[in-house]
Amino acid sequence: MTKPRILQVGSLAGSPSANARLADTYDVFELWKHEDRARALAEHAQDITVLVTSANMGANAELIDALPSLKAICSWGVGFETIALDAARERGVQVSNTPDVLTDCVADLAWGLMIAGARRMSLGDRFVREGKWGQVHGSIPLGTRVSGKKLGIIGLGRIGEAIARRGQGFDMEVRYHNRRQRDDVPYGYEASLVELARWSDFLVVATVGGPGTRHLVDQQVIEALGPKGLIVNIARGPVIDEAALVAALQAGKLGGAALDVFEHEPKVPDALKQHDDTVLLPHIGSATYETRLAMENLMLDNVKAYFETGKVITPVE
Ligand code: 8YV
Repeated sequence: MTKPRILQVGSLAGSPSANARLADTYDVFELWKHEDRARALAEHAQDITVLVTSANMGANAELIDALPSLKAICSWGVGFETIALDAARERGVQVSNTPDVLTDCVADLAWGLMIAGARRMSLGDRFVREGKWGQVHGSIPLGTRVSGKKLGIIGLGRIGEAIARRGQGFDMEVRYHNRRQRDDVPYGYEASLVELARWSDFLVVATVGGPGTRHLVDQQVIEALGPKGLIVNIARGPVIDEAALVAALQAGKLGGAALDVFEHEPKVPDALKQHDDTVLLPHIGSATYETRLAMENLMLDNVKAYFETGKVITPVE
């Protein structure tokens, strides 16, 4: 039996077996292996109906336009700001992502970052590795207590809510800022992000990315969080104005930053690397074996469902 043809935008090397499983079942057109993409698409991809991509590789309008037979885009990852949804909708192309399966691991990582930032775990780790630990206990500066503090969350979607739920286990009061107030959660709503920042000890960014949230966390929000506050970002780098963040840290106007995402990944400003009150991770929110496998399964289920029924199972909302 001939394998159905699909287009894969780039390697899914961050998933346990996605590349191999796609190649087993489908005749994969590997776009990333072609230097002249436009020419390769024109010559070999005109009949392709399904495109596989990821949250970071996306699918822009130019790519969608170059695929006249395209019917479905199946993405590995929950974020979809890199996919040209308007172009897809205009053409009636379905778009699926992998929601829910990564919620817990991303929320866990937000907590890891929050505790690491407050308790200076990266600094302590460097201190031990560099052989600086002598006989004196606690010879790095004192950290900040986490339990019982005030937790502010920007974006109370699936992941924001999972972060909030974990806050109850730490006896924290939780408030949130969202596009709209929710009447199905026990947390306080702050219509003003600046007010939320002023109230919070810890402010966690869990909102969607894209032009609508770019630099939502600006100088005013950062300074409202203040010299004792810690900002955590597990969402998308551009939600925070990174230049304003660096300036506030350097001026002592912000207590610390614990970040899994950056404005120009994989570039991280030297000023953040050199600062003692930062924790920096290479975008690993979903990067556990279990979660990456679940994302892979859901992406593959969407591709299969399209070929079998003409409909993806988790369309982006
Ligand atoms: C992925 C993510 O690691 O799902 C998302 O939106 O940001 C992460 O889970 C990655 O972006 C997949 O490309």
